[in-house]
Amino acid sequence: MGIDQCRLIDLPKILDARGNLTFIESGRHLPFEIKRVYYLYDVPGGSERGGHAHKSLHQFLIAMSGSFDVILDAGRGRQRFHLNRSYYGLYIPPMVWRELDNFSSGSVALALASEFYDEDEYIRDHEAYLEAVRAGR
Ligand code: T46
Repeated sequence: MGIDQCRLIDLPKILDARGNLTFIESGRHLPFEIKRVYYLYDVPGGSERGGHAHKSLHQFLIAMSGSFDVILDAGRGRQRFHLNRSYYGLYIPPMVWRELDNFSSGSVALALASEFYDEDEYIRDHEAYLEAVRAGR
């Protein structure tokens, strides 16, 4: 698993004069089963979130409102994604370092995750992360 598996995924979009509708079915539209949903909101301008990798967690990030950037780093260079629509998102497999910044005013970042919250599953130290990547863990 690594940055090569990271990708933008388009979600189904039902266009309707009453307003559009998008849906996500666990294990069908995403390459994992969804166990947890969380979201970032009321993010002050200039904030940075993330700054960690997950050992085993698969994740999908969507800009439900407004926009933000996700910077991915798997130890071989960084890649920046700008998320600004609610009908697509960014899939991030395990062992990819992520940072989030450039939040627009009123933005809401939705995260769908493959596991329940477990702090032991995070790598929050960048040097430790690079060491784990080098060791092929
Ligand atoms: C990620 C980015 C996009 C919980 O108690 N339960 C949860 O499900 C989550 C996600 C967090 N927390 C606690 C742990 C910390 O005490 O909430 C606090 C803030 O979490 P953190 O500093 O990890 O927040 P972010 O925005 O830096 O990272 C979060 C997710 O943790 C992470 O999986 O990829 O959003």
